[in-house]
Amino acid sequence: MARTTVIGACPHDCPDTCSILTTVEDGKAIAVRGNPDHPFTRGRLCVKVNNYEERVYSDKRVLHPLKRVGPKGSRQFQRISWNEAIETIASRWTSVIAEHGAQAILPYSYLGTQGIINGLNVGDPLFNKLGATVLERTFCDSASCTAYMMTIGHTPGVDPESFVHSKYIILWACNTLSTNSHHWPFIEQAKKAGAKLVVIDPVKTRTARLADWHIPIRPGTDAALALAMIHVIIRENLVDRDYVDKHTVGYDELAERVSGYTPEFASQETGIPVDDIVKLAREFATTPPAVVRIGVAVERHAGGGQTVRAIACLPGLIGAWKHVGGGLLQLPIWAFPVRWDVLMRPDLQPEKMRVLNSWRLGAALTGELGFDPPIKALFVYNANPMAMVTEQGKLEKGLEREDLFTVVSEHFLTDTAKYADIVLPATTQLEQKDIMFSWGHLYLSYNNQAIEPLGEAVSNTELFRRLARAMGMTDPAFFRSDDEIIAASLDWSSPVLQGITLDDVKAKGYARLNMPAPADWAPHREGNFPTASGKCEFKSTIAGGGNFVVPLFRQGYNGDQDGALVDPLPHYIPPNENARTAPALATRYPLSLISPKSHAFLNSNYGNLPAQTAQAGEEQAVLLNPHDAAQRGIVAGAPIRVFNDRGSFEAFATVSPDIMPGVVVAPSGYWQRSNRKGATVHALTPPAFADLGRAPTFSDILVQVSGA
Ligand SMILES: Nc1nc2c(c(=O)[nH]1)N[C@H]1C(S)=C(S)[C@@H](COP(=O)(O)OP(=O)(O)OC[C@H]3O[C@@H](n4cnc5c(=O)[nH]c(N)nc54)[C@H](O)[C@@H]3O)O[C@H]1N2
Ligand SMILES: Nc1nc2c(c(=O)[nH]1)N[C@H]1C(S)=C(S)[C@@H](COP(=O)(O)OP(=O)(O)OC[C@H]3O[C@@H](n4cnc5c(=O)[nH]c(N)nc54)[C@H](O)[C@@H]3O)O[C@H]1N2
Ligand SMILES: [Mo]
Repeated sequence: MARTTVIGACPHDCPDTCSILTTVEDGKAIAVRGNPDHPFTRGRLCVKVNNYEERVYSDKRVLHPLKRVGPKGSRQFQRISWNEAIETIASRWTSVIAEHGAQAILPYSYLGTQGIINGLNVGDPLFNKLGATVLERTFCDSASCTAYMMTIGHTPGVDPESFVHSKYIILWACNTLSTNSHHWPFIEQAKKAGAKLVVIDPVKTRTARLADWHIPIRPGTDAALALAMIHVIIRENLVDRDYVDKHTVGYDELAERVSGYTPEFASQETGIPVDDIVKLAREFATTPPAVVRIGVAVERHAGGGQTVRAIACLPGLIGAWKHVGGGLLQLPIWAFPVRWDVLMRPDLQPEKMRVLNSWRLGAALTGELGFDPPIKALFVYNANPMAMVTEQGKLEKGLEREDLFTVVSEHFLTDTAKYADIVLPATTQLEQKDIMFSWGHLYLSYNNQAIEPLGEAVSNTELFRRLARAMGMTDPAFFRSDDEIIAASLDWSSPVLQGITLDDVKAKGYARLNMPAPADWAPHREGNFPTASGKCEFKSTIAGGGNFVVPLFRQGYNGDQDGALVDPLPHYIPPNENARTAPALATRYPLSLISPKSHAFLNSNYGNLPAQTAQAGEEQAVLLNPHDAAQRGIVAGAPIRVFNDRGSFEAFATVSPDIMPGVVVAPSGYWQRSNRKGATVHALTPPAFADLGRAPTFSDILVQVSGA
């Protein structure tokens, strides 16, 4: 019996990017475990991935190309050969191009796998060359990233490992124990050394339960809190004048701007008592090193971008950056010298591209956007929009269109894949090789292939080589091997890769970027912010350029940015939908609905697998405060209907004081099969964008709940 251990890396869209050891026996993966040597993984995998081999060998896997033989959405498919699948796609695309032009083809993808070669950009070169419609992929953190760029630039920020030195830690809209769980030991160590942990969240999450201070906040009002903190810090002379003078711009204007954002004002908006707001500001300003870890959820509201602007100003104001373990942590992805241009090949694009934002898929497919030419061919990979994207009702109608040719590359017959004309089998991480960045730590990882692909599954890189060949491409760029793409995907001359070779990363599975050690690294002790001014910009010097989406999300298309003017100073944009801003709507729909991440799912991954659904609960639950439940005569476990003017879905009630009154929570990632009537939370969500970066506002909604 041949038994080996293969070093790989978790493929998921998660900050932790764990180093994984797979035990392989006679060509079969029999177990996975966290690499004990990896300083961030520390030998532990999460509930999602610790039985990854069961995902790989699941009897629900799609292992052969399939073609639809029943009505769209009926899940009736028949096995076909790869040849037939690829030939069908090529001939349909060719006729769509001849009749409507290449823009009638829409690729739709995100980070089903986060691998650098199989992930975000794997299809871009081909679709760019064809001149297909460009997907602007602002699924996640795009408002936050725009705001962050405007304020402190593309810096990795505080090393997550430096948190052990922090004395005041604010987890702002971040459920660390569920969504970034390998960061927790660093926070725990800081706590043991006396740090105070504050969690700002409408829900008393697992993480909030372990905090020293949980501050419940009305969804979408965080900017009011952050601006009031700035107000208090200035009013009470807690500003680090020396740091502000040397390393920031726009202090006087900021001071003037926040004069109206009093704790009293913020209290009315957020529901947080005035004294607590004052106390939070004082403690944050006077307990160095103080650090904020900002989650993604904070951006999913009308003013999500300006919220991050305001929060990102806080550490500069008090000179938190002078200390190891002081400052802000958002996404340290900016540390990785990825050659996005090599991966996405914007140079292959025709002069003018048509662009569709990822959140408008339903409206694009139904024709509501008035696209000319209309979308005639949809190619989905690394994404599951029926589960994760707004306007589900429209999306369903669009996917049912008989004249739409839909191809989905997947592991499973997801809620999206079931509408496909052709389904293509994709490999899992154990069956493919890749190199990985992280957006939660500073280690480059390598995923060695552990086993041969199951059935006829192919990696995304191989899929696009096959498609390029069938579409008559001849440029060798489309036919590079995985090893060639890996070698070209990073700027190996970058100082952060000095002393690191690809062979080392392959052998060890990971390498820390060549950056100062977390024990003595304060990245902006001397300012050096990668902004236009080199300073922390309270007043943005690039706001005049208008609202923008950072290139990472833009596939390098050469269309115009949204020219909408942006106020250069942070400010409060209240939610589109809450009792204060939409009182008439709130009389009919008085509850704010948020749909944060499920502990046991990774977005919609694992929503169909037994171990994780057993952990999460087989059926979609919706959590309500006891007061809101009682008002409606709803008891724990009762079937309920959640609805607004856009749609409805059904679920089971969980009643808990952990949810603040006026807020209901539908943990995300459930498939239609787990919802009583098929529809899921996105049946209720709007297509509106947040103020910056064309981020979604799916958590900025009012609903009503009743017994079902
Ligand atoms: N277990 C698990 N882990 C994951 C994922 C997953 O699906 N499951 N997904 C991964 C991905 S793609 C991402 S982007 C990250 C996201 O990581 P997080 O940002 O941590 O995830 P969320 O659960 O969306 O939101 C975090 C918390 O914000 C709270 N929240 C919601 N609205 C507001 C608000 O307006 N203000 C404040 N202050 N808090 C609010 C929610 O109640 C929630 O507890 O997680 C990654 N990790
Ligand atoms: N209500 C609600 N909506 C949300 C969110 C939320 O918290 N609540 N979160 C938002 C955020 S932060 C994000 S990041 C997005 C995520 O949106 P998506 O990225 O669309 O979500 P996933 O569920 O991760 O879907 C990825 C799909 O890719 C497939 N896949 C995995 N690996 C591979 C591979 O190697 N090849 C191929 N071809 N396919 C593969 C998986 O099986 C899975 O079905 O959703 C957003 N939407
Ligand atoms: Mo995300």
